[in-house]
This record gives sequence, structure tokens and C-alpha cells, in this order.
Amino acid sequence: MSEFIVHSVPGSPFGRAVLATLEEKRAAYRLVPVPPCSSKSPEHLARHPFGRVPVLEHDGFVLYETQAILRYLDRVLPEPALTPANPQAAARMDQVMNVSDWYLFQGVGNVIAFQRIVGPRFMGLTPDEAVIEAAMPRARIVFAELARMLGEQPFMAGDALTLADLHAAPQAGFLSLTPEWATLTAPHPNLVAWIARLEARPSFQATTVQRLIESAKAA
Ligand SMILES: N[C@@H](CCC(=O)N[C@@H](CS)C(=O)NCC(=O)O)C(=O)O
Repeated sequence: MSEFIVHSVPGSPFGRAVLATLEEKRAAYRLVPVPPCSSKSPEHLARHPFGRVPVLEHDGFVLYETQAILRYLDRVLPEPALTPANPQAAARMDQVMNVSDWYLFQGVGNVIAFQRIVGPRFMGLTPDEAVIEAAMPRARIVFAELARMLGEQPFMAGDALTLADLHAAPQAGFLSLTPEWATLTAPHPNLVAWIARLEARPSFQATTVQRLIESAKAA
């Protein structure tokens, strides 16, 4: 099978979801780093008209939108399967992926992680405490919902790793670098254990921002 090429900003949680999925599948892939703040360059806009990352290239097929990429990878690389056969478990997987996109990223990750990490590191901005505080009620609901859906299971859709974990854990893991993480997870030890379980996997260890930057330098 030909190589998978991933255009992404090292550190992007969406990009990490794709890279960690490729790692779980033990597929050969190449990360082409998109420098921070250049996702709106004409070169990148030609790949992704909305100017975001990640973008996958495979056999001349160009695909953006992380959920579409993850499902594509699970179809073209069937082993190990990352979609449950059981309809209810598969529905839970889909639900968690949508919660991750619509509620965890929108209004939580793209506010709190942006204010605490992306803005200060890459744009010289100072965190706006009022904006962060305003995002906390939604963040509490998101964390409570993720904790409820996880329950006592090791993974979001049951006993086995699925695309839901690979999609949502990078978003949650990015938030774990902010001071708000401790407050948000205090009532939910199961979520803390879930993130630790994911972060310990070789696929997550191979896709930390430090590892991706080191690999890009070595290439
Ligand atoms: N719906 C998109 C969202 C991707 C996304 O928002 N990526 C962020 C990085 S984590 C991005 O490209 N931000 C750059 C920007 O907004 O200019 C997907 O699922 O791939």
C-alpha cells in the first residue's frame, strides 16, 4: 500500500488524531509540517479551501475533515478494526466523535486551549481570563458528558480502542496542558484514567508535539 502523507501543524489535536490512528494501524506515513499560522497560505488553501489542518493524501486522493480521514483509514487499513461491530457501540463511537467536534473543540478547546497555549506561544497574545471563565460552564457540561459516556469502561465505546478515543483524547489531552484541566476533571477520575491510558499507548507517545518536531528535524 502506498504511503500516507499528512499535512498538519505539529501539536494540532486534529492532526494528532490522524497520526495516532496511522500508528495504531502500523501504517507507513509521512508528516509534512504546516508551519503555525501558515494554514492560510495559497499552497495550503489549494489542499484545504477552509485553511485548516489536517489534510491526508493517499494515492493521489486528497481528503480533509478529521472524522472523514479517520473513517477512511479504518476502511483502507482494516486491521486492527477501530469501529465496533455492535450497532450500539458504533453509535456511541459516532456520538463521542461529534461531541468532540461540536462541543469539546467548539467553545471549549478553541477558547481555553487557544487562550492558554496557541495565542501566547504562537501569536504573542495574553490570555483573556474573562473569555476563559465564560467558556467554563460549557466545558463542565462537556466533561460531565464524556465522563458519563465513558462510565467504568476502559474506552469510550467499550472494552476496545475505537476512533472515538483517537478523535477525542487529543482534544482532551491538549486541554490537560491548561490550568483549567484540574478543575474540570476533579469530579471525573474516570476521564483522568482514560487520558492516562491513551497517553501511555505507543501511538500517543509517538505523536507528542516534541516527538513530531524531533522527527521533522531528523527527516
Ligand atoms: N473540522 C476540522 C477542524 C480542523 C481544525 O480546526 N484544525 C485547527 C488546528 S487543531 C486549524 O487548522 N486551525 C487553523 C486555523 O483555524 O486557522 C477537522 O475536523 O479537521
